Amino acid sequence: MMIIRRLAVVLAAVGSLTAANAVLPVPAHAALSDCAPVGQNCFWAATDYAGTPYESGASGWPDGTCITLPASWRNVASSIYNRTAATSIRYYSGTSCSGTLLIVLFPGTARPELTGNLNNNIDSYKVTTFGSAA
Ligand SMILES: [Ca+2]
Repeated sequence: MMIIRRLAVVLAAVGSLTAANAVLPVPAHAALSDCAPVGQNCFWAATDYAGTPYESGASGWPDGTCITLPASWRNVASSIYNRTAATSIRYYSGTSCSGTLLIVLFPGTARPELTGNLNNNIDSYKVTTFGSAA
C-alpha cells in the first residue's frame, strides 16, 4: 500500500511537471533559422515553421527562373520563408509557374501561416532580382 501511495505521489509530480512544461511560451518563429544557409527558399508542411523545412535555391539565379517543387512537396507548404537578401519569389499553384500567382515574398520575408487558397497549394516558384520588372 505504501508503494502505491509513493507511486501516486511520483506520478502526480510528473504530471505537474508536464503541465508546467506545457504552459511555457514557445518562442515565435524559432524555426526560421532551420532555413539555412542564407539564399534559400524554404517550405514547411506545418504552420509556424514547425518541423524540417524543404530548402530550395533562390538567390543568384537569372530573373524568371522557375522551379517546380518535387512531387512530395507540391500542395504541402503551410509556411514559407524567402531567406534571400535581394531576390523576390513568386509562388504558383501549378507546376512550371502555371496556374494562379498565389503570393509574392520580398527578400527576407516569411509567412508563418498560409491560409485560404495559399495553404497546401504551392507547386512552383519564380525568382526575380528585387526591384526588377521581370
Ligand atoms: Ca497546387
